[in-house]
Amino acid sequence: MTTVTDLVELFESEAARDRPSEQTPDVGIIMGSDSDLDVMAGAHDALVDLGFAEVTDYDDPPEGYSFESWVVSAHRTPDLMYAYAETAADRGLDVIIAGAGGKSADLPNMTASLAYPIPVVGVPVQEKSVDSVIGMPTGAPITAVDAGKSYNAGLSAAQFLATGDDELAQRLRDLHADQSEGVADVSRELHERGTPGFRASRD
Ligand code: RP5
Repeated sequence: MTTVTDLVELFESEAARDRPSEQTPDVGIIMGSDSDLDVMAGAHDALVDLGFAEVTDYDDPPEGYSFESWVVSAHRTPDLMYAYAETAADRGLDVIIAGAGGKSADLPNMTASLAYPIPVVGVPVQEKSVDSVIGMPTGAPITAVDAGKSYNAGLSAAQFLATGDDELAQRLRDLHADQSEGVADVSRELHERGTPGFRASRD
């Protein structure tokens, strides 16, 4: 069985290893519970759509941009949250995506404070979590997306990285262009089939 202490020690030992940046994840995805994963999977999907690979073994890192995923609970495992956020820079992370649900969704805000100045993109997993995620007081900002919009959080994380990488910026442009074409396709189809025909084609 893995304990919180095991994971704290893992993060601390990774921080101490001083690996080159090509061998460390660029983006960290954390969520308060595995019950958040269905919502948070959008961040994974966006990063994969942009060519990122998921790191599942620190000793066998993929090539190119990468990300990692962990469950870190602010209220059940505060020690783990501290260790994750405080070692993030030394583990090579450049951006963190943090999602949590409930009315007091503290993980994104606390992570933004502890990992500062690493940018944190907050995802309110539920509608009732929005105020607690976007309501950061002055001093330790958080970038946040709307409830459940974790795909946008993945895009936003890549945007931070793309400020220093034209090739990644182009991947973002290409993905945006693909989405534009999808809208154009569906727009023409609606126009040419007419509303009843279009709705019938969707049944
Ligand atoms: C929050 O409480 C988590 O982010 C999750 O959205 C919610 C419920 O967690 P579980 O009780 O399902 O683990 O901290």
